[in-house]
Amino acid sequence: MDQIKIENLEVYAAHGVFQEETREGQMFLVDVILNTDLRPAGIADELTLSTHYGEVCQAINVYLREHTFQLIEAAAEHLAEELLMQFPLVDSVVLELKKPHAPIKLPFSNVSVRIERGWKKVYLGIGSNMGDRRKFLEQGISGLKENARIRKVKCSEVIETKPYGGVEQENFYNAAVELQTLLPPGELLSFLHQLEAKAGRERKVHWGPRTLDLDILFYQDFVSGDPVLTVPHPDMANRAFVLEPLNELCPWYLHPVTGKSVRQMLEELKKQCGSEEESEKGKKTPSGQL
Ligand code: A4P
Ligand code: MG
Repeated sequence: MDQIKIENLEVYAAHGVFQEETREGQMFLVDVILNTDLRPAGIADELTLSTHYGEVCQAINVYLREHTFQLIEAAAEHLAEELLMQFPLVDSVVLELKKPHAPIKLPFSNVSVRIERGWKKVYLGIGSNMGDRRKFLEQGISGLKENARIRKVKCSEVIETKPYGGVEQENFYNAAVELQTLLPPGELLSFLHQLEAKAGRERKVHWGPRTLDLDILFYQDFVSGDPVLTVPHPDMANRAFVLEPLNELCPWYLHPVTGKSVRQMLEELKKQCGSEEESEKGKKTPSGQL
């Protein structure tokens, strides 16, 4: 990806564990790489199509002077997030925060932390089969949109589906959601659990009825076999209620383990289940888009 680089920006600020550091302050140096597509601005020779590096420098200066952190780890973490939220064309940042006058009673030239943070593309499955199913799905989508660390939320059409998994229960409303987030996978899962709890979700029966269910299907190319968070979702290839709406959003998205596209998984599932699957497959509700 194209980059804008800023090196050794000097900021006088007051971060540190010791009292003298927060009282008197000291010089910090900041290196930033902004990963961003420069082609549109390059073709048009137009600043509004790019990220103004002068404004980025000002933003760094203001943020580091107006906040006080004990650790340069914390200062870097919060600053990286601030830049990603303030400058929407930036996909990710590599940020190094240097503290050349850190109180170390030995000769040294510099100490620093270096982090890389960015927006990650995520696909979720969303479902409800209790109460006002549509309202619960809408609530879930609104909750996602209200989180400042989530952006570009896009929802597929809602389909009505028969329950999968052997538990006798009401039909589901299901959809898929595309979004970008700054939350790492574990923090995103905790946030989804908060949204489920807000919708009054109770975990009584495994695979049982629920007001709101939010599952992580894909998290960029992240792969995890941990039972607390298994990504990509381990059973997605067997679920028409997941693949049908996902196919509407991202038919060519590749499963990072099997290498199969969403469309291919859906076609294979349809073939495998034949006419039986035809009767199980989701029907579009008259209500359609959320
Ligand atoms: N967990 C692990 N990986 C993930 C992931 N990728 N996304 C863990 C979300 N959670 C994940 O989930 C149990 C635990 O799974 C969580 O605590 C989390 O740490 P849960 O939501 O508490 O329980 P559950 O939903 O009953 O179990 P599970 O296995 O998540 O079920 P699913 O996969 O959600 O399936 N039929 C139709 N037609 N439509 C549906 O939406 N949904 C289900 C439930 C069954 N049948 C359905 C539908
Ligand atoms: Mg679930």
